Amino acid sequence: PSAKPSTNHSTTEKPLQPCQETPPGLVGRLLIEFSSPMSMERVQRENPDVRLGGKYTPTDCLPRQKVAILIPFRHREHHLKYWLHYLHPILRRQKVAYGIYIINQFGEDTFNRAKLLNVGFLEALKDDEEYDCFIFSDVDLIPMDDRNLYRCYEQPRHFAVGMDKFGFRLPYAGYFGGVSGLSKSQFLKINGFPNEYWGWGGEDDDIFNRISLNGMKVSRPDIRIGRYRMIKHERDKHNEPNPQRFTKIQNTKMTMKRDGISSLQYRLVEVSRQPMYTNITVEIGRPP
Ligand code: UDH
Repeated sequence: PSAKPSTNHSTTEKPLQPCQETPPGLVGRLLIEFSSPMSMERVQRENPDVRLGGKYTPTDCLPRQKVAILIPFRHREHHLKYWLHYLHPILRRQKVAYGIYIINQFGEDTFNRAKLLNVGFLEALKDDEEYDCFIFSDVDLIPMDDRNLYRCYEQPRHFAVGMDKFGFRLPYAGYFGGVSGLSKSQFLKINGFPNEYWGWGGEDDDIFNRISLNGMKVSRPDIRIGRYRMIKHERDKHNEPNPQRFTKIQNTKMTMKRDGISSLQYRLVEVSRQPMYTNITVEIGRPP
């Protein structure tokens, strides 16, 4: 008896097509405000399709990139609620597969943003080796336009080009602070971020130097689209401006080969999967 090609009428799903380069469901300019109270329960209720650990994958198309979003963090629970409230729906409309990682510095020693982000890179890859794009975002920065696409580009990306506190302009041409993104290979090419900037300032300029010194160029969205609101706050304790930053950024060419992802040392304290994000608490030491 000849085998008939089977037509199974119960599974009529079409194979998924790659997600469109420009997602069709974007809305453009957004209203961002921080006066109404926010709760994690509300964020959870409004984002039922986010999976445990703060992960999401589009269901109607095949995402082109897998993005790990890394947030340096300590004692900013209030900001985190707003960040998650605004960003989950934006990222969903942007049609990428993503996971949110809070890199929480353990203890009360001097804060070190760039070192935390290095830890985030390795820990996200331990969690899922398929991440090919890494976006580094401060917890208090919310994009005002969902056409500012959180993904990786041909060149390292600077997203936060127009922050309200700088009058919606770049404060200087080489600014790389706030929100940035590098593909896995771009990040490895610059040996990751510096581990030796303790306290506030300079690490973003060092990263900019690393990018230029390795023959890459920063790409940016249009200034009308790359607008951000920052949640107002006072300076944190144990994150005072680092007086060494001005001399350190003169020496990136010398330091970047030995100081970076290749020399990173830390002690993992805890990984905990929350409904809207993955929390990674880490001990990263203190300034020498
Ligand atoms: N961060 C924390 N906890 C800290 C310090 C920093 O979570 O204790 C993280 C957080 O993601 C923050 C980012 O590191 O968004 C950058 O730190 P920052 O917000 O202190 O830096 P920024 O330049 O502000 O935004 C500097 C202090 C401004 C004081 C203005 C007083 N009017």
